[in-house]
Amino acid sequence: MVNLTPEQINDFYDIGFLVVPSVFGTAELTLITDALSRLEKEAKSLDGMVVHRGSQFVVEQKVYEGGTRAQIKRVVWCGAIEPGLLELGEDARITRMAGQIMGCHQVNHLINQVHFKLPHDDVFFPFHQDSLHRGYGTPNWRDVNGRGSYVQVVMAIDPVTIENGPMLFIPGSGRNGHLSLPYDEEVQTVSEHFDPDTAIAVPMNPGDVAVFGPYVIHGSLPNTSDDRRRVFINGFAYPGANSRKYPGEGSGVLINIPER
Ligand SMILES: O=C(O)CCC(=O)C(=O)O
Repeated sequence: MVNLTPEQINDFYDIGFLVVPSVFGTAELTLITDALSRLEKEAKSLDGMVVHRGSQFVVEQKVYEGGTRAQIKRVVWCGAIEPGLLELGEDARITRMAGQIMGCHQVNHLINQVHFKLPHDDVFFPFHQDSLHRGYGTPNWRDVNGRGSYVQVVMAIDPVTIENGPMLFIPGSGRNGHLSLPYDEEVQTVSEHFDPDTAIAVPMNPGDVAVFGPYVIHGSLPNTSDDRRRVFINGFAYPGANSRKYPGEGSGVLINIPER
């Protein structure tokens, strides 16, 4: 069971992220990979932003020379359709890290999501702060613990390499709080607040997680390899921070973090 060290928690708040190896092993990865294969098949038959069997699919049927191909951007609250993913997203190996970092014994589970990044599908995530998506500065969000009140945990399901669109973090950028960066999911973000050339790419092995807070600037580039780069994402809020209902059946549930 992961017990973060004070140094790791310091990295989270100072550099903005930390990578924890081998949080899940072969048994869990097999379960997740099987679920993702089913979700990929399901997603390919959909188009647009659609709620389907309790999860929200964001898919674009792109017209290429020679036909149409589904670009799967994300499946939001994937555990509604695949309960095994909800169970693993609420596993103590993940929630304990969030609780340790935020200093709480309960968390609201806001995000249970998958990104597929299939080979050459051109999906990318422009540089952003998750504080924007949480609704910082609106009545939807209150920084209850005064340190961001949010932890995102991104787990590699496939090997994440430099070629297949690893996550990129701007080190130290989280220290500056919410920056109201411009955001358009189709366009790379340009801002005087950061230099993309300083980004650190984070290769990972299956089962490793990247853990980060709401203020660190991050994103990822398209997958130019011939291999999938799937990640399983779970996000947790300090109780009382969030007042918004997230898409997906059952989202936002309050989880008790079990004692050791
Ligand atoms: O899947 C990715 O590369 C991006 C993930 C991301 O931006 C996030 O989890 O906030």
